[in-house]
Amino acid sequence: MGNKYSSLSEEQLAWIFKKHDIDRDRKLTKEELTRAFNYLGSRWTALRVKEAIRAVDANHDGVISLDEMSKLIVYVKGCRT
Ligand SMILES: [Ca+2]
Ligand SMILES: [Ca+2]
Repeated sequence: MGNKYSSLSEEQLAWIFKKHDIDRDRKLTKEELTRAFNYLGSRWTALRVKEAIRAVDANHDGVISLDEMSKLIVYVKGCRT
C-alpha cells in the first residue's frame, strides 16, 4: 500500500488544507478536515480525522488552527494510508 501523502510537498498539503477552510476563519473544523482528507483520497476518513485532531489539537478546542496546521502537515506526511 502506497503512501499518497508523502508524494505531496508540505506546501501542497498546506495549500490543500487552507483550500478546505470553507468559511475562511483560519481554522479547520472536523467537517472541513473530512473534506480535505476525502480530497486526498484517504480511506477510513472519519477515523483518520478523529485521530488527526487528537494528535495535533494542542489546545483541545476541537478545531485545527493555523499554527496547529503545521503539525497536521507533519502528521499527515507520516501517515501510511
Ligand atoms: Ca474553517
Ligand atoms: Ca485547536
